Amino acid sequence: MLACCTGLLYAQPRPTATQQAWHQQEFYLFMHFGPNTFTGKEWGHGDEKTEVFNPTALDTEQWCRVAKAAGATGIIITAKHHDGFCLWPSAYSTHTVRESKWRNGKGDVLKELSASCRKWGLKFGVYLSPWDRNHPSYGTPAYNDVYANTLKEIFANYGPIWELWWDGANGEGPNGKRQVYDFPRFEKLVRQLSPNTVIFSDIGPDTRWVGNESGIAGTTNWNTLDTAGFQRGQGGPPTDTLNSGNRYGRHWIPAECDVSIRPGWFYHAEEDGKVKSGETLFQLYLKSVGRGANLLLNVPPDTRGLIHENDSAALVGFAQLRQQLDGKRQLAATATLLQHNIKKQVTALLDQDLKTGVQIALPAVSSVALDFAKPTTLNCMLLAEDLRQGQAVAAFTLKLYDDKGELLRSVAGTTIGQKRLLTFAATTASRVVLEITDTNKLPVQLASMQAYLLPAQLVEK
Ligand code: FUL
Repeated sequence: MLACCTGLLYAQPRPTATQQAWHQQEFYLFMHFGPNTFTGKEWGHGDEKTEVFNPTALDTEQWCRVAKAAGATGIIITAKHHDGFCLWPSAYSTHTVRESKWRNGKGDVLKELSASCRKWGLKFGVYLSPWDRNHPSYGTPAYNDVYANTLKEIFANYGPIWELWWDGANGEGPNGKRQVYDFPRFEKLVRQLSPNTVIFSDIGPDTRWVGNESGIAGTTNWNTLDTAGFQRGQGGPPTDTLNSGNRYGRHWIPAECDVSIRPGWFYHAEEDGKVKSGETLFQLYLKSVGRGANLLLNVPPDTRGLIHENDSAALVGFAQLRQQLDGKRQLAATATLLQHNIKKQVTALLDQDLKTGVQIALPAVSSVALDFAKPTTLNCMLLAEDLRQGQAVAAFTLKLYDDKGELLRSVAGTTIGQKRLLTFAATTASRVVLEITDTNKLPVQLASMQAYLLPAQLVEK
């Protein structure tokens, strides 16, 4: 009752057009690359000699080919990690590719990657660490000017930049001081330079950290978050809040799940045998994209400047497993909206367009049924909401019946959001009914309801 009353007073946040487009990107690659690739470190101190950065065969075309083969929609690169080394010849640093031996100081990773991404139709994103363990002005107000200038530089030279990634880590710089970042200034600047760039951080404004680095969103995952009183980094919302969002949260800030294909974020040869398998990645897909979040999978280039063979093999395996959820494989059924005595066919629920579907006005009295022409074995259901007017579903139950109307299995869930994948033990049923039992707002816009039979080893563990 309380939820209902709160809901009535609640101004439902909605995604901006940029966020709507972001939700469609679903799965993309993260690439950690820099001096750490060559020194074996995860957090460089910023005092590494620039000569260490010297990839022998760097090829951003190969990165993009692998990303495409994996079915990823973009690449976000560590243009600068905490060690301060810039993968482009920045005018605001003396710790860059220009000072390295790579291509006699004439190379520019951002230039090559942004061009390759454009060519391959991949989104191009940038991680630009605010924490800088090399820059002499770090820890003083002058560093905020440096960081702002750096933003201007990368947006001017390598844009369009689809997503800007603001990491929460903030340690000491070379002079032992911590920086007080002028994030309001940086945010305003990015909006001016590139209004359609998606800004990621613990508190958005456009997309949020999911609260862990294991690629797992909450089974309850609201796209809404309350940010008042919270800061980026150490003053961020509690990790469980980031994991589930806030029901009735004031801002639309959906979750992005970052995780590495290897134990570390950077390439280390000794981890070549520890690359996550296609099946493990599929499990992560169920727990990120299958819970309405986006998946940002880190695949770090090696010391050659190439994606290692083991990583690309795992990615291809992952892509093949995701074909199990290709719309063409959905189990043939008819979809019907059941409302009072009215029955209406809603074939739009069965197509791949997550924007057209059916409006459910009164959840308590209406439900949607999938009917199979003959008893059919399934172990997976895909549900989706059209989020353009906000996120509605707070609780639902899927009921699987046999041809005599006997209930065989109930699967309960909370939020649906952009996409919800539910797996369960294979069940031979004639009908699946979705009952929505709690909502934040009315009406619910259901965009998809599809049944699948996955190989048994793909069921969520
Ligand atoms: C963390 C960083 O400190 C790690 O090095 C890595 O970049 C990860 C994605 O974010 O906060």
